[in-house]
Amino acid sequence: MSISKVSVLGLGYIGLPTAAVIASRGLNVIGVDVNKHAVDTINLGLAHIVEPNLDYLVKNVVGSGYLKATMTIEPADAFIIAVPTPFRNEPGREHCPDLSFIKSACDEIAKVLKKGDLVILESTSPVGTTEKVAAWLAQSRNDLTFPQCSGVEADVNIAHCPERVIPGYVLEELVSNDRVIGGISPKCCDRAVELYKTFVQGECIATNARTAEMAKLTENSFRDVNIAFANELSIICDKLDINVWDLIKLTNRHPRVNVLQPGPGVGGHCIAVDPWFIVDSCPEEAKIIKQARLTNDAKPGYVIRKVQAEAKKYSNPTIACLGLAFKADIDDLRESPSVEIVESIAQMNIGEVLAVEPNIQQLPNSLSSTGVELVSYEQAISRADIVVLLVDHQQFKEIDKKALFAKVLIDTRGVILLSEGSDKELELSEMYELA
Ligand code: SAJ
Repeated sequence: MSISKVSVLGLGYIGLPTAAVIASRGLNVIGVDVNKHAVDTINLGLAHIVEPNLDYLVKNVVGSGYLKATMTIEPADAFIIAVPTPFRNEPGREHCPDLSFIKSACDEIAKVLKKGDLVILESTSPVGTTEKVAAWLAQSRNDLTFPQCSGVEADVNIAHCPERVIPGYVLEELVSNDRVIGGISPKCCDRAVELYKTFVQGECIATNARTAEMAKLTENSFRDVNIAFANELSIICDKLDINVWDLIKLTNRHPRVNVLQPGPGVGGHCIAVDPWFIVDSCPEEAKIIKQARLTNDAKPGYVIRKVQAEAKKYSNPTIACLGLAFKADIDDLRESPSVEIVESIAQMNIGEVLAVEPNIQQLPNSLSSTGVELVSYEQAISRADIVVLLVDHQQFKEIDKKALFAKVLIDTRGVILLSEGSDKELELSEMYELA
């Protein structure tokens, strides 16, 4: 194995777990990040992000000397770029991918790149980005040869290997998921497979860089389109007075139908972002993908209007909002539709707003500054006139539904209506006044 030292650029939700897992296989790993707090925390043997078992793994690999974090690039045999690729809005071009973090990572790598090195782009990227990485590196280092010109003879190999892990199960999925490996040349694929095989138990499947980039965007767009379908259905069902949760449960009994779950909108840093990369590169063609984004982005507004309509029936009602995270059983509030909804309700001054989020200790400023109070589930329910269920956390699935009797319930996740057997659900449908 020609790779014994790996440098991971970007120590966030993907980079840190990846660095730690590779280090746990006995390779020397240098993690590089511009965030001093992250670097210092990791070097103390701690994780600066919340992910099950990550703290334990980081403690071990830092303690044994296989993982070290730094703010300065060092020479290595392989470089993995795991920096963010957000979008920005430019005049006349909304949702335009921002590759500046990838470009900065390339500038750093170019300083120490040498013959025989492998560069992997893991960040989710628009089609053509790996080719850009190759061009940027070639521009900075004309003393080396690159695969876009020299093919399998190149001094440096470059590939795209998109991450596919789901928050909450990152350490398991890093090892068990299949990996798509898109090389600029077949040799790039071989070298990247060699590296990933040190820790991946799933299959490593070789393709070209453009297909690998599109594969990742397709996976997240597929999910977005299917969630948009479910969200649209939920609005149609409201209008037609049908319980959408019962409906989906019934339709999913068809052997070839699997409708996803409606919710208050799509959050997180991936599914709500990546489809725009396809739309940006093919705006005329990507019609369904774009509409799915718009449909999912419009869902928080629909929920807010529903709460507003219910609140009008009271004078200064207490509105309890259950859940702030962007999805179930995590503490991550970034890009969360639930936070967007609670913030708007609080700003409208239509009542007293309580928030319940069992996975956090403190409200973000955007909520505490608008007067939202973080309370326990029990307090919220005893004080509430209107209960808005926003996240399907396990804790909420276990609640005593009788405590909700006579409250107005807006259940955006189907937790109250669909957590037990169908008979029970029908009883509940009859028992509660559903908004
Ligand atoms: N959601 C629904 N209904 C559903 C499923 C999800 O409303 O039926 C919502 C969630 O509540 C959340 C959002 O969608 O707000 C996104 O959650 P998610 O669980 O679908 O996905 P992420 O963003 O946590 O992770 C996704 C994954 N992609 C796919 O499942 C295709 C993961 O495998 C990727 O690695 C990750 O994006 C990424 O980093 O790109």
